[in-house]
Amino acid sequence: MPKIPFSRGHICSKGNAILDLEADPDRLTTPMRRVGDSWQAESWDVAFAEIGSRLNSIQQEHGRDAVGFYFGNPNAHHFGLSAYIPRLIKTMGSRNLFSASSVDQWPHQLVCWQMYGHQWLLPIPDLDRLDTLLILGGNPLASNGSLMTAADITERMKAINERGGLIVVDPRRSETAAMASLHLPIKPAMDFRFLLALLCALRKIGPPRLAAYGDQLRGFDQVLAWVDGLDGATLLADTGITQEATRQVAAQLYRSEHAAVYGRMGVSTQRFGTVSQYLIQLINLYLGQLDREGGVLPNDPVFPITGPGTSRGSRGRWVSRVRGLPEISGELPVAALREEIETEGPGQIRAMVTVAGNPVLSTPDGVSLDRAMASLSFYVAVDPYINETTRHADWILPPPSHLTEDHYDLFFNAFAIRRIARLSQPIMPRPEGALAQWQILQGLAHSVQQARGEPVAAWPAPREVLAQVFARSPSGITMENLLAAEHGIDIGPLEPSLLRRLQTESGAIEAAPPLLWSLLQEAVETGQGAQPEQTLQLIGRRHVRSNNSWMHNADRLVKGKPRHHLLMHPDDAQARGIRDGQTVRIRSRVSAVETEVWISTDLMTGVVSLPHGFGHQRDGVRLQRAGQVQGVSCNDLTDPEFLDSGTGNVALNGVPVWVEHCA
Ligand SMILES: Nc1nc2c(c(=O)[nH]1)N[C@H]1C(S)=C(S)[C@@H](COP(=O)(O)OP(=O)(O)OC[C@H]3O[C@@H](n4cnc5c(=O)[nH]c(N)nc54)[C@H](O)[C@@H]3O)O[C@H]1N2
Ligand SMILES: Nc1nc2c(c(=O)[nH]1)N[C@H]1C(S)=C(S)[C@@H](COP(=O)(O)OP(=O)(O)OC[C@H]3O[C@@H](n4cnc5c(=O)[nH]c(N)nc54)[C@H](O)[C@@H]3O)O[C@H]1N2
Ligand SMILES: [Mo]
Repeated sequence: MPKIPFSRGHICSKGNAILDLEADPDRLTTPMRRVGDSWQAESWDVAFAEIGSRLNSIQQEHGRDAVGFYFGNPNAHHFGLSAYIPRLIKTMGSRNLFSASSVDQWPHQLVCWQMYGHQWLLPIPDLDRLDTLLILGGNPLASNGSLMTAADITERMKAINERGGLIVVDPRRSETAAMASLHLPIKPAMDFRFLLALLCALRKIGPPRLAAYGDQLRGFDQVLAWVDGLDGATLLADTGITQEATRQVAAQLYRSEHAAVYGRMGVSTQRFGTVSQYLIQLINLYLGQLDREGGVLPNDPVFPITGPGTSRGSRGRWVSRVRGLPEISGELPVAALREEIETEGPGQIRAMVTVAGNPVLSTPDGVSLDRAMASLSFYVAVDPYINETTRHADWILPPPSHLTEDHYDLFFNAFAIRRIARLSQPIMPRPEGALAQWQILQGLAHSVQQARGEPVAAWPAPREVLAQVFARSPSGITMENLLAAEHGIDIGPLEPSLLRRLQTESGAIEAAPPLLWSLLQEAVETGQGAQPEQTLQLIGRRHVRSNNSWMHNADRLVKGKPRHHLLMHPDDAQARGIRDGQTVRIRSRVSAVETEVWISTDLMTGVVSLPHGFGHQRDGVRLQRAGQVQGVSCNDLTDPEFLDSGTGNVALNGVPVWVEHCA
């Protein structure tokens, strides 16, 4: 019997791979100092003393912004990082903060802040109770559901197909599209046009169902009046989707008692990311499914992330020095990182700290960023590996095994399809001399404070932080309950809470906030724009046995068939004289790579797909198993000037590329 209510006994293949990572000889266990091209083990005391002194002197001489930060994805997965990063940021006082959020979910955050008043009031599909689910640009069968945390996702998706229907809009017949009751291939970044056409079709089918929102809805009439002036056929031209199919989807959504529209990476990281996420909210509203059981509802997590003291969201309180890109939620877009390091002048980044991030492989124009990271005066990485990015560090501070630390999932519980609370307790003792992740961050902050001559105060340990939060939590769950519930506490399904939790000035849902409204108008006016001649549009893909850029050192995950190929439709291959398995040269505005091609009808014509996270063959990388994994980095092709206009999030999908066979 599965004992964990949430995961139902299901374990992800990447969870199993933890065993490989535990035994991994490449994993660092003590602080490492770079000496020329080699590395020397050092004690934590020596490491912190030198790091504090170097970071402090750079900040003294060039100002606080001279030290930049990049926080990677695993920060969101670890309490010892996510709950403590704000303290580190506050101590360091730099505005040059970057993270993986700007190659990921920024459009969601901006839209939720604008419409609901808080960036984390993020509606989640009520997967177990809805009948119809329209997914745009998400592949939960590979990704396991993102901003929609759910275990055993394949069974849950199958069940939706049986209750009503799963509809997938995606340029590729992904694993999820292949099992859906309907797959609609779409040209990259055309989603906003399809979504507008869907609204037009809904107008013809029936009136919006808005009774539940009462006077807590503003601006929706403005939206409807404008939509009534649009023409569905014109909108759909060049999207790849017909009017008939759009009508069919609209009818099914409207007819279903419980339905939801959900969009993920494919619509977040594209030119019209913000506009697409905005339209998705408007459609859920129109259907009356927003904040309704069986529709889409924000989780009201036991550990609150929308309460007093949390940041509601922001845009443009300051801008990046070189290109003037607006700040979002206290950070600058990672698309601006390279130029902030390489462009001389006051405010230039001279030192970096990366925490659990690998931006050389995971963010755009990796070749140039690689060069920029090598040019820094000083660089500290908090990371278990010497990888494509951290190889440039002066110091690497390694975290201990996850199995030795307390962990409470702040974000994944907050975006889960049920209300759950779980404290994962250590199952192994921490090796002598190792520091917990929160202690590493504390050590960094204290070392700088000491170099400044400031007093330092010890940070509370994770259990103290949790105990304080749970003592105030209205859920009734106490620290004792949490410690006793080895397999976690499942409080139950999602419940409507959005209307009472709205944090807009008006206290209402803002259906047409001026910023989103103007972005929408602009998108419709500029449209897709002409594609450069003979280009194809590059999109990404994920595989269930790969995790961004850093799990290729686990043999369990990488053995078997290679998965790095460029996928291309037979017509596009034929037009270029390309044969299956051949090596091709892929060129974008920023760079070029060579890799093998797989010809496949899973892709629509005009679109090619390359997964990210590959490209481990760089000098000085110490990942023995990953080094044998073939494949180039798709982010050597992605373009830091190709952005979502609303946020500056990188458009990783729909990048114009030229492909030719190698002679
Ligand atoms: N082309 C393209 N690019 C993409 C994407 C895409 O779809 N297409 N997806 C984007 C998305 S959604 C994301 S989230 C980003 C991810 O971007 P990043 O977060 O920059 O990259 P990761 O590959 O997740 O690298 C994680 C790093 O953390 C280290 N690490 C792992 N666990 C821990 C830990 O517990 N503690 C510490 N201190 N370090 C740890 C690893 O060794 C590795 O160096 O990539 C983005 N890049
Ligand atoms: N196995 C595995 N699981 C993961 C990860 C991983 O690397 N590996 N990464 C984790 C992370 S950090 C994240 S953020 C999530 C991401 O979770 P998802 O968003 O579900 O993951 P992707 O596989 O990137 O799905 C994006 C889909 O968008 C499609 N697409 C590309 N361009 C467009 C477009 O213009 N329009 C439309 N409609 N579709 C488009 C792609 O073909 C792809 O199928 O996954 C998480 N889970
Ligand atoms: Mo992500």
